[in-house]
Amino acid sequence: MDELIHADAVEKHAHLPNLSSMPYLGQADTFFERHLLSDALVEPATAYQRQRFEAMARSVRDILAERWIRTQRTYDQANPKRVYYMSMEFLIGRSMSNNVMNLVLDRFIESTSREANLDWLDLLEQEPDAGLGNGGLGRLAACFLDSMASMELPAMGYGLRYEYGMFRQAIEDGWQHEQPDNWLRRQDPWEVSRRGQFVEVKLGCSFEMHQGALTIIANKPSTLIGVPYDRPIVGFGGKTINSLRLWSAAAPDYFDFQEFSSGDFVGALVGSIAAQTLTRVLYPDDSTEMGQSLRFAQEYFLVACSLADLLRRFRRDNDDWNELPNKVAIQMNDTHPALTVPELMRILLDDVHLGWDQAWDLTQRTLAYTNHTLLPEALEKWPLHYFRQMLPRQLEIIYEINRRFLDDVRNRHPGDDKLVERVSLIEEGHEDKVRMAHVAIVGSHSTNGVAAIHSELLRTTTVRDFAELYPERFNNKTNGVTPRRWVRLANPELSDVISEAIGNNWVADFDQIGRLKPLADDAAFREAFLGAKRHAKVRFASWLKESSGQIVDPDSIFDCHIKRIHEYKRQLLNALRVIILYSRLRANPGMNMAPRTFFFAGKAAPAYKIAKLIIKFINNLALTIEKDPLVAGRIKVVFLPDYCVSLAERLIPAADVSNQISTAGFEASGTSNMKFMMNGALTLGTRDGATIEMAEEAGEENFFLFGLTAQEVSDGRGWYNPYWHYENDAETRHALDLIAQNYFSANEPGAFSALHDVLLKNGDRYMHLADIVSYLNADEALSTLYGDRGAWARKAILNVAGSGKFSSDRAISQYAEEVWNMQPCPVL
Ligand code: 26Q
Repeated sequence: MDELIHADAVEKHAHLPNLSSMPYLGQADTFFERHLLSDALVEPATAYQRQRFEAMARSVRDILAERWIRTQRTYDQANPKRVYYMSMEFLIGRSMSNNVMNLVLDRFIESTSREANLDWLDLLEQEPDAGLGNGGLGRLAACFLDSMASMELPAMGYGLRYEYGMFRQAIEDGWQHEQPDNWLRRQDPWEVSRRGQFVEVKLGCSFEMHQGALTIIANKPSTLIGVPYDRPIVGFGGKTINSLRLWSAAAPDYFDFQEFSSGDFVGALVGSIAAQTLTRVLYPDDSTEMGQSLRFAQEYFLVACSLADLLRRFRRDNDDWNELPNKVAIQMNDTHPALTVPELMRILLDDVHLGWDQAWDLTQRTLAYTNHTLLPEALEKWPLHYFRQMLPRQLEIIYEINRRFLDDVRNRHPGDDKLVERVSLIEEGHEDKVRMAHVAIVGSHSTNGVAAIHSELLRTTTVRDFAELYPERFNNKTNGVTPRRWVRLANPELSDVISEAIGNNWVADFDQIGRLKPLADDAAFREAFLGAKRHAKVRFASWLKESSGQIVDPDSIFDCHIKRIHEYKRQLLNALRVIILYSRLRANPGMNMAPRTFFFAGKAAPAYKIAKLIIKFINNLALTIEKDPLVAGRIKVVFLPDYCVSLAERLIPAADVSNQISTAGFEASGTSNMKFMMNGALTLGTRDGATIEMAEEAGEENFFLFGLTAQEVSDGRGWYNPYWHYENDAETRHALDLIAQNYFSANEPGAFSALHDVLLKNGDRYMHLADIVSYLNADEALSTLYGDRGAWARKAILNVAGSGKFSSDRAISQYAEEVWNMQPCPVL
């Protein structure tokens, strides 16, 4: 892996010219004022902070422009194998400080800020998050882009330019309210529209607006236009600048002014609005059952635009279609872009006129698929009639793929009709559906899970038949996160302490972080480490106070549980823990318990009633505790609204405890677990997802693992009974009784009976009650340790030192080598 990261970036960015000797930086300090003047037409002294942000962003863009173009020219000339990361989501967050860091422009910023009298940190707050994703899967795509550019891989991300990203969450009276995320209200300085490179997408139906709603007109073929918008992905050290290309939908008449002005003006306008509706908004569901035709159209639009674009590029530089798998790798981020399989086949068959066998061979060798979930209800299945209406030709192709595939299965397993029914690409039932995971596995050469346990469960349970048919296709790629954004940028206090001890090469070569291990026993280093944590906690507490008025005590344990709200992630289990600790304290106010702040944050899918009720419950719990003078100053619950990348960047550096408490076997990997680990939090967690590998790396003795294993969860399905725990554990019973007795809903009687039912009457699918006692035991061990600052620091340092494996650089180098079969292409 070392060779993959440019040695120069490691060598204190030695390759970067001295700032004062860079010709374009000679007048860099005037960039800023010039942009204010010529873009915004304001005098620097009277400019709004937002105008200053835009001028600064434009200045940074000026600086990266040349390298961005040079990167593309290098790829065009070298014609290397390229990888395309196709994803419906890219949860980017902010770009300014990340770009500045990766371009190593700290000194430019310093001097400009000084001369223009800028408040740099306040200016950064002007940038909205690019929240084009729901959660882990979208953030993973963004971390992967960072790593691919930093490792000099010729890579491109393909996604959709949603006008509205993930909804903003407001909390009113404890309830979640969704507000539109109009992130493009003001011109985004990072995007470059490439209207000239538009593509056409043909559909078997049309879209029209009727009373404000989009309707599908079947059997009326239509054409859509995809307009690309590029965003720079700056590799660390600024040598390679790749692109993230996001598609925006438009109607052809929007492009063809002739037709627009001479034809049916109103009709054209309506068509244009209908077309634009396609990329209007991100679907805010991360795993519940769904099936909306607009989402289906979005998925096809992503696939059709991206394939047309990348094949045009391939054809420009190659004349032999057999070269496709040697020049192109396409990674499908879950099944959301799995229509790539029939669409690539359609192009190779109908447009290129290849024979079936050749087209199929090229398709399989070009495509690879990553699975992110084992939840059966989250596996995508699209009704056949969507295909009939919108994509009739692709449906024919899926039938033919299926016919040949099932023939093969029957040949290998004669008489096994059950097997044929299980693996078929089509699920027959009340309504026939296409199983997208089956399409993706059959149509690609690689299927991977995102942590060792997840890949294993995938092979042995979810898609076991396929793993038996094609064992060579299955592999694991444990997730990773970028240490640039998640440590260097988010946690300057800790970064300085680390660099002081081992130099700063760890930023680009994260295996180096292992060199901290011996320092776990160094008293001075422990002090510095604890000092950095304390500093980050104070910084968070003052931000919270300033932005919301809430006061938290930096001397309390910061205990965090931040992620999408979902039953399997068990925020309810955490809430039960809080209730029990609270009850203990009330019963015995003299007891010795380190002060604690329990932070929760996360969004619930708007249609997921129980998840929304969990949010309400946590907020009521917070209020009940807040109002109880008996526990004042001892425990506090805080629900932080509107969880997003920027909030994670603020809270994670300040965290002492990371809760990763999913029912074992349900969390594919988790990635916030890794971010917490790198930032020196200790993990209270179940043996699930990548947490298992994290504990392996740092040593189980430095983790606080508890609860049933995945095997025990699955064995327990038959006999598990929540009532047994209710009857046999007094604290569990008392906690549930408090809920039933409206202790947390005095003014809203019965408000939480549905939660009580989830836990007791309805069988407790996620086995909360089975894990409470062991959770509390692990919690007690952890809070006892907190009293011994030296011992705590030691474990936390060993966690940071053991986190090297969880860099996305490691993950990407494994994909490059084992799935994409490609090399870096350095930009000189
Ligand atoms: C599908 C169809 C229609 C509408 C929405 C969706 C949809 C959207 C997003 C389905 C799933 C998602 C997101 C899933 C996700 O974030 N999964 C997480 O992926 C992480 C990265 O691999 C893992 O670490 C997490 O364990 C996993 O939950």
